[in-house]
Amino acid sequence: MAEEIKSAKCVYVIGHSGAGKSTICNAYLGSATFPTGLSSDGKGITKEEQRVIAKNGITIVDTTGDDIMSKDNSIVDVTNLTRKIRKDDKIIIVIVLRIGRIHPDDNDLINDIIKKECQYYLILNKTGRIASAKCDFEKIFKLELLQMPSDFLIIVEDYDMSDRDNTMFSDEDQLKIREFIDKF
Ligand SMILES: Nc1nc2c(ncn2[C@@H]2O[C@H](COP(=O)(O)OP(=O)(O)OP(=O)(O)O)[C@@H](O)[C@H]2O)c(=O)[nH]1
Ligand SMILES: [Mg+2]
Repeated sequence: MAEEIKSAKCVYVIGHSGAGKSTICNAYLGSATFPTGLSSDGKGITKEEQRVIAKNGITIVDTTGDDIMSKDNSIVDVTNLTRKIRKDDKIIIVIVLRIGRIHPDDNDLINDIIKKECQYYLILNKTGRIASAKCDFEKIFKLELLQMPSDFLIIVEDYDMSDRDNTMFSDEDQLKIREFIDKF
């Protein structure tokens, strides 16, 4: 595995447990570097933050669901996370829409990040095929979010990956994720 020091550009991948953060990091890195999968004990798969420097020098930081919650896990609280993040670091928030709606927990997360005056990018993972074709995402964001994301990426749900461990996105989706992040 790669070195664990900070490089110039640092991308934090954040979101609730199971959203697909580690899978997205692996897609960017092009290999199943971080464990991913089904939680059989109700707890997150990624137990603590893990960072890797990709070949191009970008540090990818895979976070845990706990990083965005209060100490007792009762409310979304991004204070601990934003304390670590430097001005030039980038934040990707990974969310999963439910029937075209942003889940209230994701709504709280995004709006808390915005309140900390952080710019953010959004990945809508596991988006249903019909929703990806029908939803007006810009309209949904404008309605729900205090500030639009700098950019967003829709990934259509790949049913073969559901509930499986250490799966990788298709080559096409991996490429999309790489191009999305490399534009930051
Ligand atoms: N169907 C489908 N499953 C996905 C997709 N992306 C990720 N998954 C699955 O979702 C599960 C959770 O993915 P992870 O990447 O481990 O999620 P995480 O956000 O890192 O979760 P924690 O480490 O617990 O915080 C795994 O079984 C993945 O295979 C997707 O686009 N479609
Ligand atoms: Mg994870």
